[in-house]
Amino acid sequence: MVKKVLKTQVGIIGAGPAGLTLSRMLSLIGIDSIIIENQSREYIEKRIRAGVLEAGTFELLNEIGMGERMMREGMMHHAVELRFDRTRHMVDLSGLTGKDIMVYGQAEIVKDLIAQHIEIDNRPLLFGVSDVRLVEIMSDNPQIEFSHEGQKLGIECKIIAGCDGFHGVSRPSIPADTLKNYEHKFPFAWLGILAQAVPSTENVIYANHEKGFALHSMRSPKIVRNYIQCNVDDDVENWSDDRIWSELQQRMELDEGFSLNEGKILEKGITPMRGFIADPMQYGNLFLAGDAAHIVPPTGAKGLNLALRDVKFLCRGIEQKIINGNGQYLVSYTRDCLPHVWHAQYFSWWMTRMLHKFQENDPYQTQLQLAQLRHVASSQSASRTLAENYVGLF
Ligand code: FAS
Ligand code: PHB
Repeated sequence: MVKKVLKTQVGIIGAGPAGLTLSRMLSLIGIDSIIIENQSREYIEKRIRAGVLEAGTFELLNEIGMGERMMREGMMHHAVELRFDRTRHMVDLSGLTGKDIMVYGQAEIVKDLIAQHIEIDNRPLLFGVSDVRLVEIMSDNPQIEFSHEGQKLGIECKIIAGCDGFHGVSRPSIPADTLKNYEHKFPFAWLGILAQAVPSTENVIYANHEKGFALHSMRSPKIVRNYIQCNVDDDVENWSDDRIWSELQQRMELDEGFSLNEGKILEKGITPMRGFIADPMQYGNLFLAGDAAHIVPPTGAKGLNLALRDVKFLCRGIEQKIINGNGQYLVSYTRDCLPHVWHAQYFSWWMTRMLHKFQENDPYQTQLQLAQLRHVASSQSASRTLAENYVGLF
């Protein structure tokens, strides 16, 4: 039995980048929302995830007044490095597209948005909720029921935004016979580390090596974020700090010589590699955004960027519906988002296929992979295709 009912225009489930950005955007056009989040503030502000922001993403964050610390502490990158055949190849993002990318950790974006939401705008965000249930999502007054600090609460709203990620409750609230789920699981995972070390290069490095894929990225001039392709069922306990650095040094090796800067590992974790898309991204007055609707393999650095693009379209639809009484943009929300989601899915799959070691690959396929890399590195049109997708077609 719900003891207390909160009323708002938009109920948002999840305080990740999608939910927080949507709430911020709605507040700027005078539309109220309440966010509920099942983790604590401390937990989600420490969660290490994405790092690369497309041009459209950092421009959007600037437009909604969330770019001040990002522009001060973020690192603008003009190129990415491909490494294969023990040689390095720069892809000149700026020269090929006229755009740059920003490296600024997702955790920092979340911190900035939460501080704005709570400390500056004094808007409602409930942490540590549980037993979240969506009720009457086909009606004009859908509700969200949940428990919070021992109380049974409800939110009465006009729209529910399911921004609760891949493991949330929103997508499963859509009847199974309505949803078409597309999924592809890759036969490997990524071991990611956060370490106290000066970045070894100015740019992100993607390395294809016979021992497997490796990636060198960063979070600040003193913090690096590196990844190693590992077995899909691998356990982080199998990876000592020494083994991690040794494997990274081997996979990043160059004929000209190269040594990756090492340092104290602050965090390590294993992320599965999958592609997933739910179609449709909506049901009645429930609209999914971000990982609640789709997952891309992180090789293309698209997950976070896709989430914010969804939110841009969802905010437009909600604004048209609530302020102008025009429901057409919400009706076409899935149609407006999915083509781009599939395009990002394709690019992320293409990058993953080109850069990783596939156990089932025979020597012929391995040579094809290297031939593809040499073509991308040497052909202006091929490298422009990579660059255009990497900086984003937002
Ligand atoms: P999120 O998952 O970030 O946020 C959903 C929120 O909803 C979470 O805070 C969750 O606690 C909350 N929630 C879940 N269930 C709930 C419930 N029942 N009630 C209330 N709240 C609930 N992308 C990249 O581009 N590059 C990367 O390197 C990269 N690395 C990643 C590593 C990991 C381990 C993971 C899981 C993802 C990674 N991603 C990466 C993708 C990631 O960045 C997502 O694209 C991004 O977090 C999407 O943001 P949201 O859609 O807001 O979902
Ligand atoms: C990161 O910095 O975390 C990162 C960079 C590029 C990727 C994935 C993750 O493709």
